[in-house]
Amino acid sequence: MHVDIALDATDPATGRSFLTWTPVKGHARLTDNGGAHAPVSVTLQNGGAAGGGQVAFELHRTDAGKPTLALQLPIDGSPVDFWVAGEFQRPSIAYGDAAIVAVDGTGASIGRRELMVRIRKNAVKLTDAERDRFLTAMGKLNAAGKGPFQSFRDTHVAPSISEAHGFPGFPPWHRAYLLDLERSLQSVDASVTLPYWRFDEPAPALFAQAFLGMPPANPQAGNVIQFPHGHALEFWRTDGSDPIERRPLYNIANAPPTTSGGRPSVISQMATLKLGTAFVAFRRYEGAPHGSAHVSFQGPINSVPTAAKDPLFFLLHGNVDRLWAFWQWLNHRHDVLSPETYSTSGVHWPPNRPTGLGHNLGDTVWPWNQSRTPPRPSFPPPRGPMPASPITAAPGGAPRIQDMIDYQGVHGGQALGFDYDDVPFERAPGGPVS
Ligand SMILES: [Cu+2]
Repeated sequence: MHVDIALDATDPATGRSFLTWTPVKGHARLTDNGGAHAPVSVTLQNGGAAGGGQVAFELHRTDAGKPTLALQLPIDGSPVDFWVAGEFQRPSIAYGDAAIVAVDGTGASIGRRELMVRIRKNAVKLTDAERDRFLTAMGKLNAAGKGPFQSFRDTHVAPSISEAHGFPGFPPWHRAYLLDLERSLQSVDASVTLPYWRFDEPAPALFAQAFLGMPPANPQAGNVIQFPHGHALEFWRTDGSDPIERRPLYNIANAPPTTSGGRPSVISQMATLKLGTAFVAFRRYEGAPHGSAHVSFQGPINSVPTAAKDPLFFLLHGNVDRLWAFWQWLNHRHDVLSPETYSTSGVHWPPNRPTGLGHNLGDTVWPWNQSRTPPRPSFPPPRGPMPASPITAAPGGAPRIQDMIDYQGVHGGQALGFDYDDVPFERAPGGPVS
């Protein structure tokens, strides 16, 4: 007797499956009924490695999956559908450390599917192997300045500032930007996710030599990061020849200060979440903690047109996006049609952008929309369409602002394919269950 277990979140090219906290559909069917004359009872359960990823099942789409699920499989081999998600706070650390097994009435395994519960994590909590896979993929994307990373750097430049900053599109624009980078990293190594720098907590491990490094102790020697020989970012270059330059303006044994000159600076996660329950209040987080985190350093990262030269940018913004996601979960802000979730009201647009193009819910997001029509930058879009994901059809090649908001499909539709280690999936009351 044999059961085939298929999951919708499977890369057809490699046969590998990737789950997040957000449920996806699975399909179990008998491929060998062993001569049975009546439907066969099987139980789906976790079969991964100790300490690896765990999954939870249910017959409908839910945030309350269980560790096992009993199914009756027809002997004609027709499939029975179920839903499965990563069990919250039980992510994988490597591909295949999570698995679904089907067992028969005697407890014998009659089917198995390996997978990964692939989740964005706090950078300081990565295993050495997870850290090194991320760095290796970043290094390959950069390819000593000759790789596609330069196109990411060219996306976050002076002519695109008003598309991405200062207005309501700041959170969704950067969510798209990070998704493009993460999918590009995953095309190098599918087991990689974008880690985040939780800037309101000490993160000495992130600034260790083995991770994002530090400049020479003596400031007279400059701010170029000194990577040990063999480090994946040893030959990192942008704009032709620039290595990574950065010097923290605070003691990295601590988090950056929460106030600076008497003004709020890198405020805590709690303070950020308390900025307000409506989007118009919450989006002030672009100033503090986001902007304050950028200016906690000397170097390109402290200025918008150059910040994306530094790989730390993407971990800083990983946390900015996580804070938005956390706030969305806390306040149930996934319904794109609610002005509490997203609103441009009360915004005074700059004169070159009287309609706020790029910030309205239905606007497509530059550069993935490939637009060169003013007020979009006149140069060729540095990035192509949003890369397709092998595990989800969302958000399509030319995503709109509204496609970036309900990233888990809380209100239905497909998820964007990422989740954060401390932000669960929670189905909206009345949201779809199938
Ligand atoms: Cu930023």
